[in-house]
Amino acid sequence: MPHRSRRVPRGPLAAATLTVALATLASPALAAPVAPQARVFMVNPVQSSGDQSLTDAKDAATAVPENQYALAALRNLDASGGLSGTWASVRSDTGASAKLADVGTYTRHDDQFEQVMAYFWVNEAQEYLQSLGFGGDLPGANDRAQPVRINQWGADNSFFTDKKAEIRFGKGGVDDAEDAEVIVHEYGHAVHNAQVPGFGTSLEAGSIGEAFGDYLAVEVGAAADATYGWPMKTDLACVADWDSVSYTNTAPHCLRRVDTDKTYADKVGEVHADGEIWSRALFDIRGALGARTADRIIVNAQFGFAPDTSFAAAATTTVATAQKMYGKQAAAAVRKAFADRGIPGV
Ligand SMILES: [Ca+2]
Ligand SMILES: [Ca+2]
Ligand SMILES: [Ca+2]
Ligand SMILES: [Zn+2]
Repeated sequence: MPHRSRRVPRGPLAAATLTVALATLASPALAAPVAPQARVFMVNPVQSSGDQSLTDAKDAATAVPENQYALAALRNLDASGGLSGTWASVRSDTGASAKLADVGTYTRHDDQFEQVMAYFWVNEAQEYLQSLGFGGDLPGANDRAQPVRINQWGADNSFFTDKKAEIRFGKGGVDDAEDAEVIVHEYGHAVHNAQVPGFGTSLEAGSIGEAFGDYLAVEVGAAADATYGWPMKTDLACVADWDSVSYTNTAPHCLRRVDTDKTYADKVGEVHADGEIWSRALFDIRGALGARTADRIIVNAQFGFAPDTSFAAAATTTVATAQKMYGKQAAAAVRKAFADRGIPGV
């Protein structure tokens, strides 16, 4: 009997000890850090408000109403304490570095706001590609920490530099990194370069690069709007509704569109202008097959593009990719989208 009486409390005691051990494991010091909630634009404030009369007003905080910011989690941060993580690493040459403790309070007037926007939207873009299967059942597409630098420039001048594989955002007019569609456009170049090193050495390849950046910007913004329940009050096809208020006089303000009627016959020999021929084809593939299927085909096909590809060769590769991944009907829809643009050889 003594043995038995000693054994009776053993079960609960052991359970209590286990509970303490689990509580220790779940303590804040050992658990994964909670992602900080940052203030960001819902793609951009013109898109989220529909207000085409918004202006930069020399970077004034008051130029954009409070209700055009949203709180969203900064995911995938590393332990550095800065805006650095699995898919993005942000450095700034203007102003002090953003503090994670303050990311919920910055306004567009703060230099740190653009740093936060750059981190959030580069991460968002790579998460979108991951959600399509790139880095899963399909090869990764720039699935690494993308270096991003914010510079002071007199003019609008964001670009991707393939020498350092770094994205740089300028501050001309509306600060470039205040518009998610500018951020993701540049990220599109980084994706292309990761898929095909040195991509874009011919005029038509360069145009495809600009087109994909615009198209990816629209796609990532639309996906984020759907995920977070953010309003989209401008045309889906309008790229950089906010950045472009500084250099377009008529509403709706768009840097470019992905739904123009341009065809191959409209080529003018400038990559951004000619990119609208290609981006319309991508937009039509999306219309025919839906965003997910279209984007899996479009991005997967890009692995097979030569650095100096032509519209004809890239279109042919994209049709073949659709055929391989989804069969005859998908291939026919892709072929039609390129044929409608008058692209030769399809
Ligand atoms: Ca700003
Ligand atoms: Ca700008
Ligand atoms: Ca837009
Ligand atoms: Zn570009």
